[in-house]
Amino acid sequence: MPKPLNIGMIGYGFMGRAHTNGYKRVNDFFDLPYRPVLKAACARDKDKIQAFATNWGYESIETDWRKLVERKDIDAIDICVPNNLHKEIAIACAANKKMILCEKPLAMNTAEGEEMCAAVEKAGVANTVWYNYRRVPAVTMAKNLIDEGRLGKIFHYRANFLQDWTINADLPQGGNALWRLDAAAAGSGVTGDLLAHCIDTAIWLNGSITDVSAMTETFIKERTHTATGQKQKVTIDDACSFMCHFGNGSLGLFESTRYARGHKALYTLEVNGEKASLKWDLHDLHRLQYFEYSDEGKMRGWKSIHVSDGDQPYMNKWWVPGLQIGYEHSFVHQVADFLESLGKGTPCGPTFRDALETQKVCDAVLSRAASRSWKDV
Ligand code: SOE
Repeated sequence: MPKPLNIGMIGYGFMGRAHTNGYKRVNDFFDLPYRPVLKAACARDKDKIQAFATNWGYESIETDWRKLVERKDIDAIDICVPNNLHKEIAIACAANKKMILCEKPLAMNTAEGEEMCAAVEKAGVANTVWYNYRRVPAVTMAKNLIDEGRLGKIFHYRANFLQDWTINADLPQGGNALWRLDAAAAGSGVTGDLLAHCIDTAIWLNGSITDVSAMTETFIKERTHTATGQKQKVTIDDACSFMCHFGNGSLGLFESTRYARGHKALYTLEVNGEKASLKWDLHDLHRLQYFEYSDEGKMRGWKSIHVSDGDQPYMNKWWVPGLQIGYEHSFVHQVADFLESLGKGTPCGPTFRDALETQKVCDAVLSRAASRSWKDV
């Protein structure tokens, strides 16, 4: 019988739903040492959090996260609030010996992330950050292929995360999902929100990033702030591109924007090695494209691998071969891995310490872009 693990959820937005779905489904499909119990949901707005709790099946609500964090009947806290609140909540969780599952990015910046790492490591509490794309089966399979050495020496890593939802100049900044446009709440724009995903996956697949060169742009300079009703300067990055070196000698090229008309959430990655290349695309997430040099000859070409069979990552837990799964399952997988790790007493990556690496790259990218060191043509 799996042991109960009482969850306290802070936040009720898109991610609150994605994570809660993970907690609810995980034991139906995975055989695990623990079973999440939806103990309490917390947010300042009583009516909204009550509606969320009722809808998703949380047993109780709180309107003050400090009370939730102090509750004796809570084992793990899920931080699903804007980035400027992550640090304070995480440090309070650690002080109260709560495990933490924190939404990405870890923090507003590296300095905050360092404090959070120190707090969880001192308290010895289990911690993980929701970089969910690692757990899309095709991406996990890419990791396995690279680790098996099938690509050989890696030359290039490139990734894009493209969206188009902020092109409208009338969109305000601040409040609900729009806090992502307010640097005071988000820390940064696409760098922390979207490229952080690409960086996490890249470090996981291809190792550490050693240096960067970058550019950012803010296309809409002023937007009405929902808190004041006034037009205020926009200080987030609407778009960011960066180049980097990896420790293994390969070159990286990353691009993210919320101004790529027609693209809603197009995360793509490609890795080119000496012996093989692979690429993946979030809009076709169950497929892994693979090209192998040893196939050269009349029949050479890219293989489109449908990652849906029982001998491929996570897929023996789902339907029958050939039937695919989706975005929400990446969160179910992260919960499964977290509970499995808890049973074994091992860390569940990305831990806060792993996510700090991503934070450092984001900070280096933003700082390098701010320096605007260009050579005039
Ligand atoms: C932004 O639109 C967003 O929801 C990110 O915050 C998520 O992390 C990403 O997975 C999808 O896009």
